[in-house]
Amino acid sequence: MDWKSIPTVKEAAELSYLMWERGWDEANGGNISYLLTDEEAESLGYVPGTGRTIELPGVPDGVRGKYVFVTATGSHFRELKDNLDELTGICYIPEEGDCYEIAYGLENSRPTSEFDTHLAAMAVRLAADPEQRVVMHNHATSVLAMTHVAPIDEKEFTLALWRVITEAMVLFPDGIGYVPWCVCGGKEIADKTLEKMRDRRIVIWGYHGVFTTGKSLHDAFGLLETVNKCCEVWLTAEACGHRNPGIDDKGLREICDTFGLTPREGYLTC
Ligand code: 2HA
Ligand code: ZN
Repeated sequence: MDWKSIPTVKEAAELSYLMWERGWDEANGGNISYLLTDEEAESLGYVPGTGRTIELPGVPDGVRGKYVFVTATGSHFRELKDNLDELTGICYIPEEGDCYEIAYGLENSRPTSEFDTHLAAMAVRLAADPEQRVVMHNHATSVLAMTHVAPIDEKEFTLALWRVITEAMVLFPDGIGYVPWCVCGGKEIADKTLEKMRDRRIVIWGYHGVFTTGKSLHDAFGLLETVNKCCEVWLTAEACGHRNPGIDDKGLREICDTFGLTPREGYLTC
C-alpha cells in the first residue's frame, strides 16, 4: 500500500491544515507524530534496514519495532497536505541501536526537532495506556495568552479551566501539566514534559504552546480544541471582570459522578 493512502496520514494532513487555519501553527510552529497500528504497518511492506538511517541517542524501548508518522523539521502546516513527501514521512524504529530509519517520505528532510521528545512521550503514554498513539504540539493562541495571565501553579491552572465550562472536567479529569518557560528543543524541557505526561494527556509549556496526546488524531485534536476553548472563555471572563465563581468543587464532583470520571487526586475539596 502507498503510505500516503493510509487514512490516518490523510487525517494528519487535514488536521494540520485546520490547526494552521485557526492560527495555532504560524510559520513552522507545531509538530505531530502518530504511531501506526500493526495493520497499517504491515500494509506498508517495508523491509527494515533499507531506509536512510539517522542517529538518535536514547531511543525509548517502548517504541522499538514500531512505525511512526511524523512531520518534518521546519515544515509549514499550511503546506503539509500538498507536499506529504517532503514535509512528512514514516520512520521505522529498529529493535536495536541508537537510531531510526526513514522508511517513507521526509525527502531532503528530517523529522521535527522535537522527535526525541515525541518518541519518549509516546513510550510514556503507551506504558500508561496501550491505546495511546498520538502526540501533538502547537501554539494554540488562547492557551498562550492564558500563560501570561493565569496562575502558573498547575493545580490552580487546572481548577481555573475546570470551572469555566462543564466539558473541561469531562474531557480532562486527569488535569493539565504545566512546565514554566524554559528554552525548547533540549533535554531539560523534554524531561519536565515526560514527568508530567506519565499520568496526564495535556502539558502546557509557558509562553510557548501545548502538547496533547491521544488514542487517535481526532482524540488529541479534540483535547487541543477543548483546552484552547476553556482558555478563551476564561480570558474573556477575566477581561469582563470575572464576576461569577464558575463551577464549584461540589459541581465538579457531580460531573464526575454523573459521567463516571475520576478527577485528579487532591484537586477537589469534596
Ligand atoms: O516545530 O513548534 O517547538 C516547531 C515548534 C518547536
Ligand atoms: Zn513549538
